[in-house]
Amino acid sequence: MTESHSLPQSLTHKIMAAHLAEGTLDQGTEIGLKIDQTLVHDATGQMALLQFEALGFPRVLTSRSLTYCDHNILQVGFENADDHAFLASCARRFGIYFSKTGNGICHQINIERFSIPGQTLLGADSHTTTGGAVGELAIGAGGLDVAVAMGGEPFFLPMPKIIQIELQGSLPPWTRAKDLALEILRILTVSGGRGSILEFSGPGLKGLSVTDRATVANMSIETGAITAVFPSDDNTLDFLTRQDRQADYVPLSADPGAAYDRTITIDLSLLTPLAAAPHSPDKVARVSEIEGIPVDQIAIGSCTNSSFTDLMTVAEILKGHRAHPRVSLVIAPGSRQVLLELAKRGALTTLVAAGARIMEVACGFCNGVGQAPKTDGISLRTSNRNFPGRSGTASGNLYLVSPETAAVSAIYGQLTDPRKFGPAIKVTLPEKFEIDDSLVLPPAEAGQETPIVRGPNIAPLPKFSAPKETLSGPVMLTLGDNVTTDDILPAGAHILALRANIPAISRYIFHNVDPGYPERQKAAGSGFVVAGANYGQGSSREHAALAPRYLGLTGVIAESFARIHKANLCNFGLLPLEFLNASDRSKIQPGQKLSLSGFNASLKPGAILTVKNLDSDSSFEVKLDVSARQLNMLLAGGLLAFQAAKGQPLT
Ligand code: MIC
Ligand code: SF4
Repeated sequence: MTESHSLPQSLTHKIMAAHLAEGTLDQGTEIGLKIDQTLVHDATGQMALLQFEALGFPRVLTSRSLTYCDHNILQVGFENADDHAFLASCARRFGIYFSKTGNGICHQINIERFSIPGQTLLGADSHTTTGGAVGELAIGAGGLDVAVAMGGEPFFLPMPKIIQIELQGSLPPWTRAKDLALEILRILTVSGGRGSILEFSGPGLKGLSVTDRATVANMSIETGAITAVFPSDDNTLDFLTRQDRQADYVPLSADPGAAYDRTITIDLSLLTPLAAAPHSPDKVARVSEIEGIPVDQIAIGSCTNSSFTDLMTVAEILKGHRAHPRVSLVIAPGSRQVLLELAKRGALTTLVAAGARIMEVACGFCNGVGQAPKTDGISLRTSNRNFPGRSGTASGNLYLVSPETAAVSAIYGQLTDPRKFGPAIKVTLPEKFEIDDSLVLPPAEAGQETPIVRGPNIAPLPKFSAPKETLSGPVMLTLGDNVTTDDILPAGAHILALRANIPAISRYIFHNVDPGYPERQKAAGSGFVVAGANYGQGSSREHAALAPRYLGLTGVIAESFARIHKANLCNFGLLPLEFLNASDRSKIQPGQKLSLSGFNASLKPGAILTVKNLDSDSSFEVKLDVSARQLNMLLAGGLLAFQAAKGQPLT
């Protein structure tokens, strides 16, 4: 689609046009967007801030940047506290607001306190997409890209397709926004949104509050989409007013008649409660068709479903009931504001009386930080990802469901269609939410003495050199489709504590797939991972590129890549190579030696390269489908090496 102001514009195009720093809004070409706000947290912020420092930026140039402590909070050793002290000191120095542990999950707090319709938000977390609920263009990226944006430079991405999701009707009783998010996954699968932004419209929007929209925008990333955007309308104003932020309201919508690359129409009134079965968010089934499965654990919370409405609904369902004796029921509110509101209304008492374990306001179970289920255990969760091993138990079976389905199932001890529970629950929102931003610490004034605190868990950044003209190495692993970043670098408290320490964390690369990989990769000194479609889906963790590079990996040859991971590979000088013929993949065996040449200044973006298989005496072709900017980084050995070679910081 080519941009012209006389043509009706989609909402996405309007926000992009207002933030366009480089390029034109022509689909497929690389564009640079000016970023208004950024967020990082205690799983991604350590690297982002080490990189911000290495890039030589004195202070952030965004209108607001935040660091949250929400992932890495267990503190079983000194590592987490070291990381937090480092993040707090960097925040003070570089002009970043610091949200302390106990304040809540970054995406929930962003919606409540900081999101602004029509602005751009870049976050070092894939679920930054949640901000789309208020009409923000909110995108997840690797920490290095966020560091660059904090320094005031544009964020680059290929101009996406825009998929319109037209909502008709209204949700029936007991069917919630989570079921809509799962319906979208049923339609698009975990790869159908790749290269696209999902833009919502239609009369069905009326019945979806901002927190409902947040659930849907949150899980848009699970389709592979770049993000999702909702219009900013009366529901947005209502929510912002209750947050005492009516001044931030801007009405925003697409022009009537705007053109889209694809339109999906969903009649909300036809939806029923849904569940994503193990081990992928797109394995969607009707709860009514699979109910009756006995459940060991039910975990309610995460950035998908931990709002005031979600948890008040859960409390109303559980009132006067107890969790089934078989079930361990855990509830983690999304923010301190939600926790305070639950306490004020007596809902906490109800939850505790029902036998729930109330968890810290944080990501917690969602990311394997506590509450790993028992061996072969079945866990119903209101979170967004049920990838193998993500719960911390390799044999755990996770079903993703709505808070209603979770709460009703907790009473019966088995997966239960909530529609049989009785009249639907209606939660009334507080006139004004409990507002107390005192756990968000402002940065120091420029010029103040602000030392950076570096405990022993804060390791220096590794340095990488430019690739040789000819690259060769063994095939280290051959993998299938939809390899997740949890496969590459598992979640869980133990590994999370090493996010600031690349040598230490690199020992866990592909830990659940092939625990011998790190040693073999180090010994080989170079090599390739071969995989199918959508390699690197899931999270933004740049460690999944940075640590394999540190171990010596040369490149990944796949049928296709997930957007954030591909950008991360380029940022760290790892080649993202795409098979020209997918059928060549099956001919490659682990251990075979591959070689390819042409890594010099005459290489062009989009080049077709021949890979020789030295062991089978055959060859196949791959495409280096990157932008000119990414190619320059790859030829230098990554973004930091590229900047260092220019002999100057980015600014
Ligand atoms: C996740 O949900 O997997 C995380 C933990 O929030 C990640 C961030 C990370 O692993 O660094 C994400 O989604 O980006
Ligand atoms: Fe945290 Fe889970 Fe949300 Fe990731 S998906 S930000 S781990 S709550």
